[in-house]
Amino acid sequence: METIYCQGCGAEIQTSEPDAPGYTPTSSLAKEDILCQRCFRLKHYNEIQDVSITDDDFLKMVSTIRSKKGLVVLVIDIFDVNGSFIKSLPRIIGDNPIILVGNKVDLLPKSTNKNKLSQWLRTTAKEAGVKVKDVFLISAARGHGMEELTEQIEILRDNQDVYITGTTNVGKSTFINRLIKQTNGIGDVITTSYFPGTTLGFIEIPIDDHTFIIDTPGIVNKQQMAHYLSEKDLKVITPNKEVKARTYQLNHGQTLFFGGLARLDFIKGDRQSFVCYFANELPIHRTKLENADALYENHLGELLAPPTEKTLETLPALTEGAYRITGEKTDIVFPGLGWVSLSGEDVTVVAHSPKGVATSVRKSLL
Ligand SMILES: Nc1nc2c(ncn2[C@@H]2O[C@H](COP(=O)(O)OP(=O)(O)OP(=O)(O)O)[C@@H](O)[C@H]2O)c(=O)[nH]1
Ligand SMILES: [Mg+2]
Repeated sequence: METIYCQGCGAEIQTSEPDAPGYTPTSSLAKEDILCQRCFRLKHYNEIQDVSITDDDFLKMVSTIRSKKGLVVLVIDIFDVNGSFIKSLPRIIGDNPIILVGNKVDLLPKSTNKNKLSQWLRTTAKEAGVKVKDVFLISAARGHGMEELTEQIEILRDNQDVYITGTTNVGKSTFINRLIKQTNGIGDVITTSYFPGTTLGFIEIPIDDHTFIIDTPGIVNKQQMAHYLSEKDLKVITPNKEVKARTYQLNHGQTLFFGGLARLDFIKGDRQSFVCYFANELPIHRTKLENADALYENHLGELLAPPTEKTLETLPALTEGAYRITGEKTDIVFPGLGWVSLSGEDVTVVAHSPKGVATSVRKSLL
């Protein structure tokens, strides 16, 4: 007897519990490629069915890599580096070699300096104490940068398995689908979606007779904005094409709202431009600082949306972080949403974000 796994998400197929992972009606078992009901619905109706697998279960699953030998590819979302970089990776995967892949570069403005970005990723990894063999920038969705990466994987894997790891939603499954497509022309084999937590188990795709490239479930980082939002909100905040910079000339005493999910107050400094990089569909609202609290209180979920009504119940209250900028061009980063780039001699801003999704600053990327 052999256990059957869902080809789309890696869950063990079962026919008795419709609400549990891997459920498939008995009538579908005769099909050649078996897809569980959840994957079927995701694929055809873009509908997500919640499953009873905890964050801890996922972590335990991925931690089994520690006792195996292979190359580990850590995929991060270049639009949410803070939210998607797993600092504890070495503890999770043991002594296995790591390469770092920044995915979704298609979202960055064309003017982005890729060398500078790679260099910054190297530094970020180093500072986090994660030793990486190499760094790559790709777009799994569009196929950019794939050739160089696959060549390097082939060299570094040293005839062993390759584990594709990362937090939820960074594009691990999209990446493997792209590889499968390049090899045999078949597209969308593994289920992907803009909901976090799509892949539920290891999915082994053979490289040759004795080694595999393995898709793994995303590690949950509760600091990711996505965990607090509804499906509808997620659609608005997730960029799906090149992000257009939106520039605001502000005087101190002015505030920008990013939907109702984040806010940036210009406290002190000369008039200057605030260059905003967010999903093009996310509304940015400018107001006077003195009116900002009242606006938020009275218009959250309406003028200031997302969040929409449904999300209001789950969204943590906004908390603040103050930053002082002295000359160097700086990005104020709102994890999972985007960032605002500013420069200026002596500038003070206050950034507001939902509690638990802390803002940060970095040397400007662009
Ligand atoms: N713009 C853009 N979107 C991407 C890219 N790669 C993946 N995505 C999108 O990111 C979302 C998540 O992709 P998945 O491949 O399901 O991510 P995952 O890492 O497998 O996620 P889990 O299985 O939940 O851990 C989907 O909406 C993809 O279409 C990319 O290169 N560019
Ligand atoms: Mg996946």
